[in-house]
Amino acid sequence: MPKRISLTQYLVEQQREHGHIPAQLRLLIEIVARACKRIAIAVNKGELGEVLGSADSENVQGEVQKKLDIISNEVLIEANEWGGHLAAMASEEMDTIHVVPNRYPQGEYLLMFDPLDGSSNIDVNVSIGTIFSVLRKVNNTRGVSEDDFMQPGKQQAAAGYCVYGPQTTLVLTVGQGVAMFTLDRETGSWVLTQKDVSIPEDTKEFAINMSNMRHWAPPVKRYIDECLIGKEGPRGKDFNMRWVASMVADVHRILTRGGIFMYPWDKREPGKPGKLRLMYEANPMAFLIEQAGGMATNGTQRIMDIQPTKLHERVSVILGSRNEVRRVTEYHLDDAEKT
Ligand code: P6P
Repeated sequence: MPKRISLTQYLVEQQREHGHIPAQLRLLIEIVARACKRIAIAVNKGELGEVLGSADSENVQGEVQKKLDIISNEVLIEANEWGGHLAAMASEEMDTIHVVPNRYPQGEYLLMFDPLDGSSNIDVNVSIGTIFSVLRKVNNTRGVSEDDFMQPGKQQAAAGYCVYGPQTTLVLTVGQGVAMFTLDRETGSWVLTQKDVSIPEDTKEFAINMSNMRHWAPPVKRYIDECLIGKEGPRGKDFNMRWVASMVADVHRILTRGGIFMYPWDKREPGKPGKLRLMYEANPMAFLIEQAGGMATNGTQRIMDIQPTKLHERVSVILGSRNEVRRVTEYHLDDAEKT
């Protein structure tokens, strides 16, 4: 058995080799990783922990909150208040930002998270996860506000997720590739199990919620129709389909074996660009996908180039194997030329 490397050792070695992980960022990552362990324990208890079911409240998105949504949010807030590494936090579960109370040292980073993504799967024991994104607080001449968070995804200092599935796995990038750490429950350690993650440029597997087909824009319909026709059609190969309805689980599969994930704009809510949230779902996942050699667009634009204007703004998401995402993007651009 090769000597296993811990998360701490990996971060220290990355810092020594590349010098690109400042001490405060390393601390932030370790604290978030420890919080994910606590969330994993709560998730794994299920009925035994009386954590399942609805909390009988709604979040800023107008979604009914599950008890575990609130528990996970509180774990992340509490874990990050004391470290002295953060100026503020933002969460899918909170209307506005949470400024680190001035009784604690205020740090230079901003942390955003979806504390428990895939909530509809909690009560049916299907993989769910925590997604997080880290920005630097650029303007240090004044106190922190939502404006500090209005940075495009390409400004992220780090991003990652923890998937609570058959294994509990932390997936992380600080801009030098993607690494995966599996939780060793016997020791409580995050153990490096994959580094330099690389997504195949081609795939035969697409992930989309097919029940929305009648609502899609023509370029998405064209792409999926071609996948369904298979090798008799213009693609010359048959496709398989997966849809977990937990973005973390679908993205983890794509980072592990390739594929394309799509949650495109649809005409049910024409005024909204998409269902998924830019700041704490699309941006962190786009950072990971690009760092693994994949591509992530909103159909026409690189997701990490989008300049946000609101904390909870939504976006259309097409990400994964480069050649497939490029094809869907080309179909969108062809369609735009016709209109
Ligand atoms: P639908 C989970 O609620 C989520 O935000 C993503 O994790 C997931 O990909 C998507 O929504 C699932 O949406 O409409 O298929 O239930």
